[in-house]
Amino acid sequence: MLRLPRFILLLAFGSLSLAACSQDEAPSQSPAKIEISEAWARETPQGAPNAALYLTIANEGDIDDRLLSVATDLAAHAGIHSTSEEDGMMRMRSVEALRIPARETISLAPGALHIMLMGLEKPLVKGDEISINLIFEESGEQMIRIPVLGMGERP
Ligand SMILES: [Cu+2]
Repeated sequence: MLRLPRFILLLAFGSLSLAACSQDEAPSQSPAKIEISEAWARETPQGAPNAALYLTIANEGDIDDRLLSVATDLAAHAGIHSTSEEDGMMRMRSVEALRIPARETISLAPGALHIMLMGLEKPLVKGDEISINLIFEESGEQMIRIPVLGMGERP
């Protein structure tokens, strides 16, 4: 009498894991597919240590992706920043990894999320085109070209 409940439990468990398996094998999900658009930067004054880059990241796949890091030889460091207002002051914070949910679009724009170049090798000059590499967890590395706009300009 004591063994019966355990046997039933095992049976139930076995069919549960079978169900999970067949769901995993469903071929309906497309992988994360990242499209970058509307990338731009603003020229920097001579001697300015940092620059902000803006762009739109769309995930056209069915699986979430994450922007893990930014690689460039334009500056000593590059990273993702968020901006928020605290006690009337705009503050930037480092974002460890930026989630790009499936079928969603994330905009990096002035006063909000941006990519920050810290320790610029040389100023960004209006009319130049710079390039950086974005490294995504699911979809890998993507090189993007970014036009440099003039002071006060927006695309
Ligand atoms: Cu910043």
